[in-house]
Amino acid sequence: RAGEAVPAAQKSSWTSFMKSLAGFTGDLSAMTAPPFILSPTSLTEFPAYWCERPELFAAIADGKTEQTRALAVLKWFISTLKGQYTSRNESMGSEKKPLNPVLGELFYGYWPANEARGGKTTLVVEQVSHHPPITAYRIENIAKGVILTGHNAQKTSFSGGSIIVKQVGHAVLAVSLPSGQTEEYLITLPRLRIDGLWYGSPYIELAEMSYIQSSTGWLSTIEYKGKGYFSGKSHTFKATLTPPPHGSSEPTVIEGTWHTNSKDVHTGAVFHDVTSPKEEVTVAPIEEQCEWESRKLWFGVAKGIREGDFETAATFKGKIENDQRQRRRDEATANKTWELKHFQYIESDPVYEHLGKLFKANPPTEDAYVYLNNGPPS
Ligand code: CLR
Repeated sequence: RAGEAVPAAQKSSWTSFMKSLAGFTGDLSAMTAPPFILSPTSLTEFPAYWCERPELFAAIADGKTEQTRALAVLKWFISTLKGQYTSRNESMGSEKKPLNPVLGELFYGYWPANEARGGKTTLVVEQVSHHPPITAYRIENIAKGVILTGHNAQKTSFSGGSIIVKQVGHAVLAVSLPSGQTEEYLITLPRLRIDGLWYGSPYIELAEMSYIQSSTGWLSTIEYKGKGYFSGKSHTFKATLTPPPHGSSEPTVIEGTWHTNSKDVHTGAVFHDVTSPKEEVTVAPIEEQCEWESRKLWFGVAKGIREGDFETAATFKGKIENDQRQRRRDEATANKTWELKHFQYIESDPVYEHLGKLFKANPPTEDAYVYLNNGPPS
């Protein structure tokens, strides 16, 4: 039934939110939504989803051939999707609207070293733009020589009762090989459809294709389908790893559902399996965080949302927004602009341009944020 999951007192507020969605394109994150759909987590925390199975991230370095490493990258990538796209449903009952990060917001964390992953894995996230919202991140396991650098933005529109989210941005995974050479993988991101809005219990389905292009020539093409398409099951995917042109190797085809498991179509062997628990990122206690760190910055707002005290949440949110406005005014007066802390903007990413050509990436070029190698000491 319509509005089934919406608290009685918020039904009309949900209806007007839904109405304002129709015909909407642009920055959804800035739109006011009814309290029941608010999440206490900022979007700057989301890049942690890339590494909640640190063993799989580290294992990329252990691949002995170009093909096995390309398969390890694909396996790690597919294994992140459950966390990226279904974890809010699991922890909060439905997809929610994350806190819209402020310019300069930071999120630091790590996954401790152990034998299986060979080293500590660190995470540095910075909100590098507020209008439109853009989040840049870096994940590195230095001991293993595996590094992920990327940035994320979203273009949203509304169609057929669903929110369509085009992910703008890409990630580059770099692996340092024992030979001294570095292998690179360009990772593009799938399109999202947010369904279930009518009932007030939104959830994500992935659509269309995404790609992982290796500098060795190996290319993973991942096709996403939901309920009612080829298998009838939600969260279905089919990934094909194709060898570089003129090689003699055969393609590998993987099929399954990304939130459970998948198989190699030819051998029947299990490819990925995410039914076991994942490991959330470790973050310093709030008392030890600086004022720009996400959980410290949003503490009052998050507490209000968690405890259902939306007035308090709104008061704290108002404070953060006023402070931001004042900063922008001061900058304008002083004729200065905000300086990024951990990243440097480049208009065109040479890795994207070079590897994107190999699979005719669209667009042919994209901007990027280069990491300045100045994260917190580990
Ligand atoms: C951010 C980058 C991550 C993957 C990811 C997962 C969920 C997405 C999020 C990204 C961007 C913001 C997002 C969110 C789901 C809902 C939310 C699209 C792509 C929008 C802004 C809020 C919609 C509001 C309704 C739920 C009411 O790697």
